[in-house]
Amino acid sequence: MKGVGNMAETRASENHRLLVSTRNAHKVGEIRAILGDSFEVFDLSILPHRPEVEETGMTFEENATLKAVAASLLFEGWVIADDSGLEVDVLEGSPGVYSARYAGGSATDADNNALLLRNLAGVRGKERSARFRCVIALARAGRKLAAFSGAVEGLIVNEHKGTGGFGYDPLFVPDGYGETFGQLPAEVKNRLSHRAQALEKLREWRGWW
Ligand code: ITT
Repeated sequence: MKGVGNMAETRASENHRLLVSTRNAHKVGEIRAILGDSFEVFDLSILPHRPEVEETGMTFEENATLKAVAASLLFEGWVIADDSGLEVDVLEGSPGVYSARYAGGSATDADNNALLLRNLAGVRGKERSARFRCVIALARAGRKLAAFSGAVEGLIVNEHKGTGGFGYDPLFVPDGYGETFGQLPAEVKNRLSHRAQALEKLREWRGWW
């Protein structure tokens, strides 16, 4: 019979290795900063072949699951994937799951931001309400084990402000603040963001214990 001590050791060492299945280096940086020392976070560069995943899902959870499960077939251990995006109310939730490719398949963040500002021309004040959403899927050995979600409400400003963060950060002012995620210190974003909320739930997942 395995001693309790051994089992605890096994569990602890496994829990500390977490592969993030993403091609977005900004996400990995934020996930590392948010999780701190509680997990050892790897990115896809540790795999000889990165999984090719088509994001065919209609929801953040479906796409996060596709990405996590695909990588978990190539890595022995815990794998997470983040699918996230911006929902703008007056645009009926767009760009949503298409946030990364809002202005087309090879769109840059600048292209996406410019299109969003064009689509909001003439929309004022509270009508510019939006939220960032994130779903983190957890998988192991080809199976999805859980999904954790987070959302942060805010407003879209009229022009880019700040150079921090990535994606739509220079256009998004979280509720209760007077600056965009591009202007606020990274520590502030990483405390209140959609990603931070989802990762807090991951950290508390009862399957770890
Ligand atoms: P992976 O699929 O490889 O993880 P991706 O960037 O394509 O990378 P998504 O499909 O989840 O990821 O698209 C997320 C997009 O949503 C991202 O490219 C940004 O445009 C936007 N986004 C998500 N989280 C954001 C954040 O914290 N700040 C700003 N923009 C964000």
